[in-house]
Amino acid sequence: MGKLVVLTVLGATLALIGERLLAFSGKITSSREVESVEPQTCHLIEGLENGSEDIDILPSGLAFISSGLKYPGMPTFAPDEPGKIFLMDLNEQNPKAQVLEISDGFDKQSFNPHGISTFIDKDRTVYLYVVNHPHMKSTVEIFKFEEQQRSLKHLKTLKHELLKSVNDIVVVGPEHFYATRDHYFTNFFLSFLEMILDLHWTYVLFYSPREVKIVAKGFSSANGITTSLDQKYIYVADVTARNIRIMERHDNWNLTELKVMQLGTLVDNLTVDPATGDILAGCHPNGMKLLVYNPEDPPGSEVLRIQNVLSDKPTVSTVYANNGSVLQGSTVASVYRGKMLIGTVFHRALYCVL
Ligand SMILES: [Ca+2]
Ligand SMILES: [Ca+2]
Repeated sequence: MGKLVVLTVLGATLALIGERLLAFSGKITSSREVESVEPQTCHLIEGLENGSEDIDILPSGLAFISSGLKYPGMPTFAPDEPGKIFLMDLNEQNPKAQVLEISDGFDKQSFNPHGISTFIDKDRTVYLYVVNHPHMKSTVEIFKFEEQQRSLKHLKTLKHELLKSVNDIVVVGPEHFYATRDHYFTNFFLSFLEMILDLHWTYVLFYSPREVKIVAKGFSSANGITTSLDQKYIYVADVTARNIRIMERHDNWNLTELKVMQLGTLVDNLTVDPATGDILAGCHPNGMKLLVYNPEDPPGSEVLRIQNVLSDKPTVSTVYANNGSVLQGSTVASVYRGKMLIGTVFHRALYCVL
């Protein structure tokens, strides 16, 4: 009898795990292929061989690019060297990526940059906020951009018990930002279980020197985050739920959900077109190929543009799509005056003239 019970429990557990794995692989769209959509003039950018995870472009056309991310569970082709921040001037005819020097007094050896966000103060000073994973922990680093010297002066490291497994941030004031947490568990095995069981325990938090609080919960895996041009709305990508949540921002910094846009693709980082307010989403059309990397059958890339997101009938169009022959694992797309940069998980970024 005892053996029968054990066998029954074991069988039921295996069936549950099998069912969950199947649901998980379906959820990360293991088999979806994309039709090519490629602007005429595109080329891969030299110097960004170790990845180009997140990109933020200033109103002046200077683009910041985070490179060299090492992230648990993701393949990495980067040599074991620290991450870097690159700069590109999109006003130039043939813009080149140039590494930004970082001031002394900051542990550059453990620099592992992830999501980034720029902030321009009232006195025109430019700050770059960077999600950092030194020794696989999560901090937010604040740098002052010194344009003349093409360097970053490290000002501050922010840590907090709620700042765990941080993916991306969007800065909304001096030391005021929203950040996404992409896993509840920081242990690799538990975070894998969390994905399989689809626990929806991740969140968006608000950080300020006075107050740190969770402002939106129930995400499967909250990932990219950005704000509308008027800063009244916050857009959050839930990568494994394959959607974007449109949230309204209140005076006390709390968020309420207005709507969810299902996109059927794994949505990573978000940016907003400064000319139109459209959302640009860097997406992974086939997540399984990203997790289990095979050079013979690499992961593809997909960039979506969402127009009139606050209206009753937003439209979604494909700006870029490729099956991996040109660009693998697109994470972000950012535009400036008819030019577009597309970043990727572990390879070079793509520069396109639209
Ligand atoms: Ca970002
Ligand atoms: Ca991301």
